[in-house]
Amino acid sequence: MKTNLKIQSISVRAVTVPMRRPLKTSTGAVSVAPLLLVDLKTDGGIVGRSYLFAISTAHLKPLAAVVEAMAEMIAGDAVAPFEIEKKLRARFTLLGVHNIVVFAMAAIDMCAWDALGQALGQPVVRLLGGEPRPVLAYNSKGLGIQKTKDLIVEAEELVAEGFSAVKLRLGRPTAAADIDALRAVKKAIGPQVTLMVDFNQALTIAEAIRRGRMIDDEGGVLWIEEPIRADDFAGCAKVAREVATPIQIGENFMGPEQMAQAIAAGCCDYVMPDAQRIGGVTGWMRAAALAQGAGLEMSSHLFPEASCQLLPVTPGCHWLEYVDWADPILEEPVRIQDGKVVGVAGPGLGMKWNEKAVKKFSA
Ligand code: SMN
Ligand code: MG
Repeated sequence: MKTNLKIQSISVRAVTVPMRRPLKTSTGAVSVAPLLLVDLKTDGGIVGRSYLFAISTAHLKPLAAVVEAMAEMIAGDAVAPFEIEKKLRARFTLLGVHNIVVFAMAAIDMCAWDALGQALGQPVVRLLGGEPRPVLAYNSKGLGIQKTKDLIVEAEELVAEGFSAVKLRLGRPTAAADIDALRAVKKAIGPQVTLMVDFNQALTIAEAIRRGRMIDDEGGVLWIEEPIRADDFAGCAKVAREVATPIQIGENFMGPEQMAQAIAAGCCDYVMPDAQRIGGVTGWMRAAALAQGAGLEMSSHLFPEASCQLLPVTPGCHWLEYVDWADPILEEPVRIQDGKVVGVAGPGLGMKWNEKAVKKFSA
């Protein structure tokens, strides 16, 4: 098999995939999964694949446009993720390597690693020096901002899917409502199941300290995620100092550079980069080294397919966030076994599109 692959072309397709459990967070509702499917064709016939999660369908078009602009810049180049990154970073420096520029770069990076894995007949985790293994996961599909009686039913259902941990979204208009929801879910899942909570940046610093201390008093919460604005590292450091429950942030780190700044500010006890925002496989590996240096446990955000290959080579491997949002457009989704995510056996990142479903959900 040819292994010195060159990029021939990159194509994108937008889909809006229905979600079995629409999710309402304190900062917005996600009721369909708007995904941008990216296919990187190589001269050897291998096609590297990845997808981006656009959050809202309105963001699909601009994301697609940036990926397409990058595709033109790197057509004919080697499928060498570090080289691609260097070139694209240089070309985008004056615009700013942030937000959708980083996302588009991450998509191309993941396609490139996937293509390399396919060329070598190995899963990406092996290319990175690791061994495929099941990764401890929490079920993150539900427990949004919803009525307490619905939370109780959903908490039981999510655990019954075979998980030993779930995440509850907080950030209701009052602290009392948050504590009611927390108590109800804790009671429903029992003391054996681990519970994380996520404010999705809803609070001010003062309110985060107040509600954080209330959660301390309740006990039994593994982490408090994104209590305040994601890029207010000084504020987050203050919250982390004042609240005993560990503070978790990271889904909004735009590349390893921003994660380094967050760690330097001492703003959290745990980190949870997102493969799309941290810069794909390449960005993730750099982030893993930063977490290792700081002695921080590192979890993943969304993207279970890629994350289950990245966490085994992450020194501070903590929890994988499990959602099934891309499942309908995948030929073979990841599996759950004993509360762990088991990756697909195939090479690369193991994602093949279910073309019938892609057509059906085309946006
Ligand atoms: C989240 C973020 C974006 C979309 C859905 C859910 C949430 C999480 O912050 O951590 O799962
Ligand atoms: Mg979150």
